[in-house]
Amino acid sequence: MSDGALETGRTAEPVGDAAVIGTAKAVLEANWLGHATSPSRGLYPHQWSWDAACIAMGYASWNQERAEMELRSLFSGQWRSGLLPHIVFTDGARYFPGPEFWQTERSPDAPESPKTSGIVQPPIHATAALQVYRLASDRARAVLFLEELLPKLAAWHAYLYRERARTEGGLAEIWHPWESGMDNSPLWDAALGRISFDAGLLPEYERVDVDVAEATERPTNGEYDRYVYLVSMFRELAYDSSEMRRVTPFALQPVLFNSLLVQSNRDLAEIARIVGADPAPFDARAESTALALDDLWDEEHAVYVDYDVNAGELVDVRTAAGLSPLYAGVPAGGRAERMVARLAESRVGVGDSAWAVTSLSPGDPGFQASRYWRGPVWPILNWVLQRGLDRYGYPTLAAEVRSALVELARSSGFYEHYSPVTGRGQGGEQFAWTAALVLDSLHGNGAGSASPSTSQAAH
Ligand code: 9WN
Repeated sequence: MSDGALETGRTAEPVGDAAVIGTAKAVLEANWLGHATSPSRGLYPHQWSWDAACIAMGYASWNQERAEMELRSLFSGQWRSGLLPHIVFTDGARYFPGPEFWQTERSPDAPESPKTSGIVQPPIHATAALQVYRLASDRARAVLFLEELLPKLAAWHAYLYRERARTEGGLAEIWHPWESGMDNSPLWDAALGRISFDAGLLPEYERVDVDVAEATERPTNGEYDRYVYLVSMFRELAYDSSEMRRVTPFALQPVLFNSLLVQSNRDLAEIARIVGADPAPFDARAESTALALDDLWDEEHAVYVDYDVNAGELVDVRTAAGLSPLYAGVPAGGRAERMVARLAESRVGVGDSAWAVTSLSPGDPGFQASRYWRGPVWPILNWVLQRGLDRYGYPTLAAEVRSALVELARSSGFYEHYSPVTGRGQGGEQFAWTAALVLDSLHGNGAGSASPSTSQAAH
């Protein structure tokens, strides 16, 4: 069924793009908390890091002020070390783990207010800030915004290279599956499986997510135990990065995280050029991380794979995240063409001519159509892919992926993820970054997608 078209529940009256745009904007409005946008009111009532960046891109073409507020709010939670937390909490909203579990006040680096988590998410923020500038109706104001954000973005990247890279300018690593943004992907199974802990000693906790969303569309309790174990270990260490790095049983260099970092470095260099600052350090990091990323190439399967630092080996799992180096202009020497030639293995048709990649290939024995990052179609992975396809000169394929995102939202609504078998929306509903990425896709989005050039490709 790898390339089989899934049924999208068409309505009697076809819904035009204008109506989709109107609904997408209404979804963002419904999630507006007064200072930032929650991913989905019931399931995720706070602000999430990489969601916020995507949401800012969704606001960028029609509400410059909101786009700026979104990023400004997120950075209000930035730590003195430069760490940009994966959640910035809103007072009183129900979610596990909340601020009382993270206890980030144990770290001298954490802000007193707002309360935040103590780990990170993929660095796509410089890309978002640049998109806000590019689509701004008031350019002069947008330049001021970039001037305000540049030192914060630079501190965020500096944190990643200082605390998360083992070699100068190399790959950044994550210490928790939540840091990947792809929480229960099979990419982490082997590493999580090696963690041994006494379940009786785990802090008591109660999941909230399964009250709000279908439990079968969420990670399992066994996975949550491991997530909680890692958080409790980090809080015991008062979130001291050097200690965390020394003892973490989970340390991976993910392809997606690093692809977004490479492009964010390129975009940070561009921001520096716009405001008259020095772009050279950001360009240099983009090139060195791109080179390191290129070493994660899996010749047999023509895709990139993550690296498990503790095991000292490449992860033997291939997902749609492995296509993300296209987005960052990394593959050269015919690799991009080989990756594109094999797309049929990980895609499903949507409607008549559109298609989307699944988070895990339908042919993979671990594929599960509803289980979160183990099979469903995720908008973010497809958004990253369409940018990569544009970059490497496949505009028709890129447009087909964008159409799939729009078609899924039109037919099924704005969900967290979609079944690759039926097209049904799954997980959280009224989902903000789904709406934002649909808005970005409908905007044409050519602005950020340069064609490959020798200066942008790794080689
Ligand atoms: C944990 C908010 C976030 C996304 C992640 C997605 C999910 C959280 C959760 O929701 O993660 O951070 O509770 O499951 O995996 O990518 O940013 O939408």
